[in-house]
Amino acid sequence: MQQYLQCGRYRLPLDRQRFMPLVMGVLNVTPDSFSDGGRFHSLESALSHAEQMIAEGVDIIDVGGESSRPGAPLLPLEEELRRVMPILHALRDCGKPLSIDTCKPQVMREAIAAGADMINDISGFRAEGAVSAVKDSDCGLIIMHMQSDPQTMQVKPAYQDVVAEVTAFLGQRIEQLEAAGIGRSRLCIDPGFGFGKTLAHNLELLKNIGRMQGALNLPLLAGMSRKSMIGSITGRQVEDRLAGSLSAALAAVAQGAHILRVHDVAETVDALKVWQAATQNDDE
Ligand code: 8Y4
Repeated sequence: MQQYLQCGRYRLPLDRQRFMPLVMGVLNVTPDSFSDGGRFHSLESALSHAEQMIAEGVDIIDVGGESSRPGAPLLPLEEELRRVMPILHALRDCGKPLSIDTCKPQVMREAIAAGADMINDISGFRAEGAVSAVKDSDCGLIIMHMQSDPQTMQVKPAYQDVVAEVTAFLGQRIEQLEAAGIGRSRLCIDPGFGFGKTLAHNLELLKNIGRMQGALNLPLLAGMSRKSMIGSITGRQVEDRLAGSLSAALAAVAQGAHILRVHDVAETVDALKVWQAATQNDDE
């Protein structure tokens, strides 16, 4: 596998030390108010949250305007741009690679023009025009698997063999992106925890991260932070899922995940430091 993930202005090392993945922090983009006051407040709080994550050791900042939660309503293009573009402009020179969480080709184009380094597309660049929107840049691309769409994905998720099907889907998407001339050094795969999956499916994917990563030979991102799979196992509400999320993160790292998408950067970095110290051999 490649040594670096090409990520716009950055080349992120993928094997800094064994068991020390990159940490992608989820930036809160509060939608709420439509008044200018509300927008200003949303921007200010997003910027201070980004600053906090940087101080805590984040490696990539993921900016998302569209809620990807199960059953969430679709966001019109103009509103998504109004939410994310001011944040991208304000964080352009923060020193960390900026990822934009979007499925919309027009948002991808504008974000890249504004300096985004990575596109995180939970639909795997399946929208018409998505591949051409990203192909002439050098931004990193996260290709995620999702069964059906955010509105209906949790209705009745079903697979014959979830690991085989997710791997096959990702393989097809990689093929199409490479056919468009996109270099593999820009690509990262993601099984899409919680996106059209039951708890059993999520656990099977988690236990097989190493196999999926090895089969496709690309870096793998795992995003389980605070998700319902953690709630199902622990019986905890979303605000009480930190310990469970840290445990899931370490399980993913033990399986060979290269990037963790998390809400709690400081705690994840601490957990990784201890894990790393406890697992590293003297000669590494
Ligand atoms: C509580 C907090 C409960 C958050 C659920 C959630 C992924 C992702 C999301 C992922 C990649 C989420 C945008 C869902 N998950 N992108 N995005 N991988 N690449 N739900 O797993 O965080 S949003």
